[in-house]
Amino acid sequence: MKRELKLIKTIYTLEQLKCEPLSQIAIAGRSNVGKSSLINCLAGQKKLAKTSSSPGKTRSLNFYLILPEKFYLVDLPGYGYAKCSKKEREKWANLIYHYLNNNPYLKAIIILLDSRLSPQKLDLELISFLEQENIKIVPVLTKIDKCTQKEISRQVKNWLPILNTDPKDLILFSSKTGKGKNKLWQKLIDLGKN
Ligand SMILES: Nc1nc2c(ncn2[C@@H]2O[C@H](COP(=O)(O)OP(=O)(O)OP(=O)(O)O)[C@@H](O)[C@H]2O)c(=O)[nH]1
Ligand SMILES: [Mg+2]
Repeated sequence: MKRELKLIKTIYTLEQLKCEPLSQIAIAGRSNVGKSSLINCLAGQKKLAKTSSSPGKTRSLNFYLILPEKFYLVDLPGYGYAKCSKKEREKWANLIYHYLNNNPYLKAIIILLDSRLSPQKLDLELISFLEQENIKIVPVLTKIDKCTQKEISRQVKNWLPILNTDPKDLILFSSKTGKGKNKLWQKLIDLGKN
């Protein structure tokens, strides 16, 4: 089926964070891991979400409406971006925390993990926070076009016990080649439609 993604709103402050009664699935991960690229890949458009080879591109919460199903994909600012002031980092953390905490419309979070890196401290912290809050995690190992099969298998082995998940539920993804795109769409539709 042909689906459409439309940027509906961009949010920078807590005051702007009013929720409409539509399901949401957020996309989280380290800065530069490929969150905005994943949105473009799903949309089949190159420039819907702004991407950059320098980290810290996305600084707002961006709500993309998926049609015809009518739920939101939310592109979050990345974490672990060192080159900004402590005050600014705290402001983002606060905004994201409030967004995630007690959000009845949030159905799940896609966590993007870089297939070239072993599990990083900030990823592990986010995963345990989400587990504590009982927020469903959809793990996606991305940039797999940059890895050999052997490297991918090694990272899958590293991640499975941490995520406590079945191998079939860890999505191997590449925004560059489109690998994993259909599988991810299917999962999103299942989670977002109710
Ligand atoms: N080879 C390859 N490059 C990718 C992939 N996904 C993203 N990239 C590249 O990685 C860089 C960062 O991508 P973004 O999508 O901007 O990353 P982001 O997670 O949105 O980053 P922030 O907004 O800073 O948090 C860009 O240069 C992308 O072209 C992928 O699957 N394969
Ligand atoms: Mg981004």
